[in-house]
Amino acid sequence: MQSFCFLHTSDLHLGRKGREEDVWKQWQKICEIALNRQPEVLLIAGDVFDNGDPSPTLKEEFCNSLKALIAKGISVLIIPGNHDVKKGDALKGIEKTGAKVFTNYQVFCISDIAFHLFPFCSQWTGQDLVKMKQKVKAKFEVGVCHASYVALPEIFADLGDSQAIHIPLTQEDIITLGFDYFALGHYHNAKHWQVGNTQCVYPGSIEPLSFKEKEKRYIFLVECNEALKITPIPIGCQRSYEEIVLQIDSQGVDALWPKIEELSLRLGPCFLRLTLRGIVETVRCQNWQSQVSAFLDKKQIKVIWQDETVDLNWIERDTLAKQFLEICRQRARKSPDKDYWRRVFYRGISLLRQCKDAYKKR
Ligand SMILES: [Mn+2]
Repeated sequence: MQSFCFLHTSDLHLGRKGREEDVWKQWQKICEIALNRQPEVLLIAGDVFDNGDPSPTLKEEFCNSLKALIAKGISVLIIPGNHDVKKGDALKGIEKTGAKVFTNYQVFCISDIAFHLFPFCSQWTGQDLVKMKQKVKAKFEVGVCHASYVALPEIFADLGDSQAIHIPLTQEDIITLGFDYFALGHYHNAKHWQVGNTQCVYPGSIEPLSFKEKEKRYIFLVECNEALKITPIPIGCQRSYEEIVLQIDSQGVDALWPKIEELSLRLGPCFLRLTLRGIVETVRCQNWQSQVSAFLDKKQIKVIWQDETVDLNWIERDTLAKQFLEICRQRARKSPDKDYWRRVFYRGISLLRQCKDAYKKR
């Protein structure tokens, strides 16, 4: 058998509101990599569009990019994901480009490699895939599915949080299916692991789309010789998601400016969640926050504030809070670990504040 190779990507989310250009630029990178590497097959494991009802212009541009790949002899195999079928059928009409879109289970064989393509159905579980799978003779068998591997805690927790556990797959399902490579889509961070003899891969979304997607972005190259050789190719990103905690000390918020300036130089275009902790005079702090937002916005850094500060005036007015502050101060004075007592104070005072607020609401 001659050497055969394919590229595996998923979760393009083209047309994502507010991120249209970013995801499109990432898709352009994918196309460039495909044109340079000339794989036999490009696999897209679901969520091509963010919305089941993409604009006709976007769809046409996507079709044009597919035609360019197909013209170079690359077979493009696409399965729908949950986002493609959210509002109608986003992938309708894509086939006219020559790309293959699988809305029914099908085995696609090309030079001794069998691709088992499963469409998306929110009612299915891994057991349905097991029942559906046809026996074929091939050197390598590749499964393609937009599914949720539930045996890795981080994947289970992430998809569970978003109430997006579709087509749950267990270790046992994967062993029974017995693929050599399982090309998955749906989970948005890149992941490569092995179950039995199956190499399982989530390539992740092509562009970070939330604070849960802080890891690096890749497309996976799979070379099929005597064994499978799997290489993640980094694709960078347009905008990352960053999180930083800012601690206000006795000098107040203005003392944090050097830190803000350092961030503006170090970070590229990104979404930045700034968690603010410490004791402040709220009104003064809000002014400062809007100044920081405006300053960083000029550097294409979009700030999302997470305000965990405690208002100084409140502590002064609240007997219990004031006593707690005094106790922490005394202990800190005697302790070699001042930072420990600072943390105890902030944690305690925030809890106290939350309790009071909850009590007021009743
Ligand atoms: Mn997705």
